[in-house]
Order: sequence, then C-alpha cells, then structure tokens
Amino acid sequence: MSHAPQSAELAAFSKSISGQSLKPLWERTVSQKPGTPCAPHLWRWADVEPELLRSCELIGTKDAERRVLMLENPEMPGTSFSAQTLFTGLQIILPGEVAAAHRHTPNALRFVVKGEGAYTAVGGERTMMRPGDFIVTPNWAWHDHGNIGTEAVVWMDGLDSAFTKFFGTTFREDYPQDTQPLYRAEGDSLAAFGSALLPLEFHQEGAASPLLVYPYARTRDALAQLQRSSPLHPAHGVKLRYANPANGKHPFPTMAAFMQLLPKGFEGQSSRSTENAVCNVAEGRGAVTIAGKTFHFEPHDIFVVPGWCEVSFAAREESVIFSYSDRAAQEAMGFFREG
Ligand code: 1HN
Repeated sequence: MSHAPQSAELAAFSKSISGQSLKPLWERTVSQKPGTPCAPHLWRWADVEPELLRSCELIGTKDAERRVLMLENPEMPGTSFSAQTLFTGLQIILPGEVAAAHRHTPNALRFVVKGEGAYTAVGGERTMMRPGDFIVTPNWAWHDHGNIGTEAVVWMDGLDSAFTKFFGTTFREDYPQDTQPLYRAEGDSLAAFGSALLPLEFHQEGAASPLLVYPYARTRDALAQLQRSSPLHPAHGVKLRYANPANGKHPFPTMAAFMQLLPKGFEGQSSRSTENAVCNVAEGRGAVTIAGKTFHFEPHDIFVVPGWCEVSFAAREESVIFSYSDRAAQEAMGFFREG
C-alpha cells in the first residue's frame, strides 16, 4: 500500500515505534478490497468417495469420534476451512456404528449425500437421515449419530466454527454416555414446525431453527411445482432458502441454506455477492464458472463459491443444488452486498 510520501525521518520513526508494538496506519498492507484468500474449488465425488471408504478400513468411530474428511480450501492450508467463514466435512458411518454424543458452541448442519439407515439425535429427538435431507444441529445441543441399517451412510457437515474461532468462543463437552436419552418421539419436530403451524406455547429459544429436519421429498416437490408455474431467476433458476418456520429468518444466526433447481439446458447469467458459499450437487450434471474458472459438476460433487466471485451455472441435465453460506451473519451485520 504505502501511499504516503516516505522520508528518511518517517522510515526511522516507523522503525523506532515497531519495538513498542505500534505501526503507522499509512503503511498498512492488509487488503482494503472485498474478497477473501479462498480459491474457487471443486471436490469430485468420484475422487472423494473411495477415500471415505478407505478411511473406514483404517479407523472406527470409537477412535475417530467422527469419521470426517475435511474439505480444506487449497488456498487456506492449515485452517481446516473450505471457505473464509465455513467448515465443510464429509462424514461416513457404517452399519452398527455410533458417533458418541457431544455438544459444542459451533452450529452444525447436515446435508445427506448417500445411503439410508443412519439417524441423528439432536436435543432429545431422533430423525432418520435420507439423501437430500437438510438437518439442523443448533449450537450447544447434544447430538449423536448411529447407523442401524445395512449400508454405509455419508453426509456433508457444515459448521460455523470459523466464527467461534474468530471470537475465541469454541467450547465443547462430551455426554457421559454414547447416546443421549430421547424425550421426544421421532417426527415430533416435523409435526410441530414443518407444516406452517406452530405449537401454541412455542417461544423461540436460541437462534437456530426448531425444525430438526427439512425432508428432501418436500423441498424437491416445491422446486418442481415452482419450476412449472413461475418464471426462472435469470442467474439462479428456481432458488428457495430454508427458513426458520417460527420467524422466517435463516435457520442459523450465522449460516443460510438454499436449494435450487436448474432446468435442463439452463444457461444462467452471472451474478456476484459477498456471501461465501459451499454447494453440494444433489442431482444432475452441468458446469459452474467461478471467477472465470469452469468446473464440470456431477451428483455429490462439492464446490466453493468464494465471496465477491462472479458465478454462473449451466445445466446439461436438470440439476438440483444444495448450498449453505455465511449470508445470515453478513445480513445481520449489514455487510451483505450483491452486484
Ligand atoms: C462435529 O461435532 C460433527 O457432530 C461433525 O457430526 C463435524 C467438525 C468439527 C467440529 C465438530 C458431528 C465436526 C464436528
């Protein structure tokens, strides 16, 4: 940077104060522009699935606690983050395995990728996990997972742990037993919050959605109906955001989540916003161009759209794409911008 005129005296001054942990603002080098160091990147399911299966031969859920491969951005080594503000992992659980109960300050979301027969228990209620389901694990809620089926189950974990790291507020606790006691029947949360109805006595506790699971079948039907009846958004196709049914806000105070449908042959306009996003291809094949770089996508591929990068989609087949981003936090703080 250093726009200010340099003189020998200024240089000497700068040097002399450095020993007191002082620096002239006019010499600062931190970027004053939008955007992050994060690179646009795509992880191919065809490459990652064999590594997940291999990890199952090498470690169990007892030793790993969570058998997760982290998707770490190639431009952010050592951070464990996929984007500036987001954690992304792929978790695999085998029949008979349990991932023991714990809780932590980061909020977590699950997007189920492949397989049936696994459940997650959150805050006293269990739900089975089906491909395409979006599941909410609010911060500080006890959660454990298990596989009571006959096949491996894989899901994507999305966490806002970059925020707790930033604030220095990362806390965690193990539950004394592997599994938590269940005090609500399976399906209770969907019945109470999943039909534009609310229990009379309901009041929002915490900032996360009280709806534990947003089943894929419903989301998929909604997208199909709207595709038939409404004009497409020129950049996003048909795109819906997941809402907290009690207040219409994002499902987490930090993270927003979306599902979009791109009709076969869709060639979207390019768009840009400050949100940092991670996309997971639920269905279909096509291409996404991020900051001038084109990636071809197939089902279950995961890609990162860093903030302030131009992005455009082209769908070779009808495609359905899940995404989550830091838009909730950006909006709350007044930082979100598009254009
Ligand atoms: C976690 O608790 C889970 O509960 C998954 O399944 C991934 C990544 C970082 C920190 C905690 C889980 C996680 C995690």
